[in-house]
Amino acid sequence: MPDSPGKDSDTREDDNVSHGGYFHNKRVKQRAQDRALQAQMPAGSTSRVLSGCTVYVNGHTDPPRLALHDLVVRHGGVFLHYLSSKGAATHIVAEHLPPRKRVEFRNCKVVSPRWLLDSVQQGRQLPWAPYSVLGGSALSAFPVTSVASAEGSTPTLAAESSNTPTVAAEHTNTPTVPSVSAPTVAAGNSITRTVASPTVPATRADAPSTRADAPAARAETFPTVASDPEAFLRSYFEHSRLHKLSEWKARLRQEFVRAHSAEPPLTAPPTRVLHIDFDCFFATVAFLHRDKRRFPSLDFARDPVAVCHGRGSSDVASCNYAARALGVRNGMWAASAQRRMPAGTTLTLLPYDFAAIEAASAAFYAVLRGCPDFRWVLPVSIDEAVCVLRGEGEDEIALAQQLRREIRERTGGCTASVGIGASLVLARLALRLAKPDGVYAAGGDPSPPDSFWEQFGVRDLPGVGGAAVAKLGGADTATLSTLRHSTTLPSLQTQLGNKLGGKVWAALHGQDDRESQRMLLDPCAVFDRKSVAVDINWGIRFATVPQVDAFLDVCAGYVANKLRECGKRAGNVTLKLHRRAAGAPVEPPKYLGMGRCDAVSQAAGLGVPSGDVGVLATELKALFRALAVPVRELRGVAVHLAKLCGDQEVGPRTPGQWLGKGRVGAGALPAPVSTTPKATTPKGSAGTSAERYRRLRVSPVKDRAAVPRPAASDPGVAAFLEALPSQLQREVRRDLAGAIGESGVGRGRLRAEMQRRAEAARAVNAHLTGSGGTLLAPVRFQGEASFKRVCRTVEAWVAATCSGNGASDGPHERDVLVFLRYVEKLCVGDRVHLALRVASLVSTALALRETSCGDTRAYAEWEHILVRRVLPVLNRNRLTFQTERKLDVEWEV
Ligand code: DCP
Ligand code: MG
Ligand code: MG
Repeated sequence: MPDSPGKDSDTREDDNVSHGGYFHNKRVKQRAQDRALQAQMPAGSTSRVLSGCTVYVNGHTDPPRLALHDLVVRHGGVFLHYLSSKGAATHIVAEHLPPRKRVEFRNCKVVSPRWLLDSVQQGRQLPWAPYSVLGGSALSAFPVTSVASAEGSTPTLAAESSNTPTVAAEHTNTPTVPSVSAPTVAAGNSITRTVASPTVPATRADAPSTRADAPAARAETFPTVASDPEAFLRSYFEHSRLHKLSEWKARLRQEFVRAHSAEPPLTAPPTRVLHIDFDCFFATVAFLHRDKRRFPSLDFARDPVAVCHGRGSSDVASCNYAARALGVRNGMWAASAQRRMPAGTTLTLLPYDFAAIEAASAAFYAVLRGCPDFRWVLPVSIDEAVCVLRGEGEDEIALAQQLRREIRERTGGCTASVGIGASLVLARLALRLAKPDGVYAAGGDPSPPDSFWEQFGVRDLPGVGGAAVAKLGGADTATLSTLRHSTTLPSLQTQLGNKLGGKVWAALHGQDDRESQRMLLDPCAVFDRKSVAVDINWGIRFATVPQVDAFLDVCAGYVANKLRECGKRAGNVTLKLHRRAAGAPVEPPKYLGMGRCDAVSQAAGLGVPSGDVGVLATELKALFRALAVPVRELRGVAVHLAKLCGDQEVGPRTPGQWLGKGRVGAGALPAPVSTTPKATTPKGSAGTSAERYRRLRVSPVKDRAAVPRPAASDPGVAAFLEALPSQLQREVRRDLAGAIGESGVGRGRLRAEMQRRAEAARAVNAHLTGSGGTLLAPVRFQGEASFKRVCRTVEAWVAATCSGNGASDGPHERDVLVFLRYVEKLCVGDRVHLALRVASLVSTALALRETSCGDTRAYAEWEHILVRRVLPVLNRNRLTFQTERKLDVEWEV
């Protein structure tokens, strides 16, 4: 039978033209190169440990593919550069596999790179099953390295794999990172992920001496959202640091309100405030509570340390200042952080220690609350507070130093910095100068001198991000001193809008905006809970509508419970759904993450404020139907309750139930939860979901003038108003006063709002029905309108500028400008998804070339273009809310 093209066949040796022949020749050539490479290696550094193994590396690994290639060849194995058929490799090496590949490789030996490292270290081929990546035996994925037997056969990867932490053979006493293997979906009902303790360092002195001492892997099983929504949510909250941060913040503010609700607000703003914040809080706590056996020689001032859940696609929650000096930032992906390490430096990744964090925060607040000089200690977050001095005249700097000393003692070594200023914004800017571990007082009357402002960029101002910088005409490099002299209030308001323009102008003159001033004058009013929310952005995968309904029941139970805890009821409920964006991969790089999404939301007023779980659940289900997002496309669910009013202001409440207090099911709910759309949705509607959606949004025009309106001063009306909750009172009074009515005041605004809504409904309609896309004018690249052909041109361009012979300097500046203009036009022309695709295409092409490309200069140039020039264009546009780190994971530059 003749071979089909591409099939692995020796008979194709001379067939240079066909696809199969080309690859056959390539393979023969690569093997010859590998044999030559092995022959050149010093005799002591090679072995036959991996003989008989044919290894293929799938995806990004740690150590990287290049290092594994070297290792396999060095120790007698065969390295496959591409996989012609599944049988061609004896072992597939991967960190983790996406679901599709899990199915494809289900009968293969898919092992973690650790299998190779440990086999080489122990001088024999270890059984592969404990290192399997395909679940089942994931529990054993933890490296059970016997350090005693590792002696003498230490692999020497570190020299090649320059900036990725690997087997720390040379820099022996630097501990390597803790690892978290990729989670695997087990039996469809739970997600298992093995959280391994930190990797055993390669020296005897630092490492446990026996195998029995090796830390045991901790297997965590996460229930899936579809199989057990209640357990899923509980487990999600246990692991979500963002959830914990918001819970802590809410609790601190609630405590503040409880303690100070009887005090009157200030009549004049305070003259000096202190802003106190822990330095690299999570990282410091994690370091202080680290397992000292495993990290005995870690020096926090010198060695880079970061806190995150695992490697790769987990966020760096906090990193120390040694890591920041190397370019690591809070919020970055762990993999990106590791790539920033120079050769010979290892980034130590430590796990979260939530209990220790809470304890340190409690000590911090105890010190501040115990200080008699403070009128108020306003909680900003778990690690940060604004302290309002009682009067003037205290030696602020001495006080700050004293507080810092006490905090350090009471927390066992956590350092905090203090910024002092005449307003919140000045104290906050001063804090940036004080960090790390210092105090800075912003002086000057009425505002600090130019030398102070020169030290900041526009991004240091509160509320200013990428979008605002873009609106300011890319004032990224301007200092605040320049901006103070070159802008006026009207010019800022024209560029940034009234609110943000006003805020920035005030900040540039050392003053707080209205919101911050209110916080200083009447903190209880600001801290009183205004909303309750739950936001789940990981693990959301549904197959059926009843599964979603069950999950919404649980969410309703959760928020109802929160309402009860703070003694409130909600007047408004919003459901926000994240739907997989068109063109985004079904499974994003982050396992069960959201990936690229479009957000849609819909709010509903409850009529009578309620905290009833049944009412909330019914409303959420109705909103879910109104939003008409296909269940399989759902990637994130958020519920937001607003217009809160006191529990006593409306009738008796019905206790809701929540997690741990019995599952919210039909029996547990006060009223049966209907799964049909709510009454506002036309019943038995024959129209499409998009039509139903449109009908929901555009309400009929009311003839307000025709309704006789009583006067608010009528005794009966006054008594009626008195009985209403304060928020409703305001609304009714406004309505009675005709704020929106025949007087015409506010009519224009109302009409504009209705137009905006109709516009939004049309846009969503077009989105749902897929119509309207063809109305977009084509965006051309070098005269070419077909996106497919543009992609081919771009690929060819990347290939031509990284030719592999080391002679190229990367792309020509003129071509880069043309490309940037094209990306910009796509963004402006509502085709951000195409912009992302073409940018990611470049990144992928580079990643593929990374291993073989000798043009390091060209590669570096390309990396610079992608990160410094293309990414800002993508982040600047108004339609995506992508951050550098979100894109980074898909780019893999
Ligand atoms: N945090 C987080 N994720 C965020 C923001 C914060 O996990 N998006 C956590 C980790 C931080 C802690 O909150 O350690 C405090 O946040 P800070 O912004 O104060 O950051 P650090 O304390 O880490 O650093 P700095 O020294 O800049 O204050
Ligand atoms: Mg901090
Ligand atoms: Mg902070």
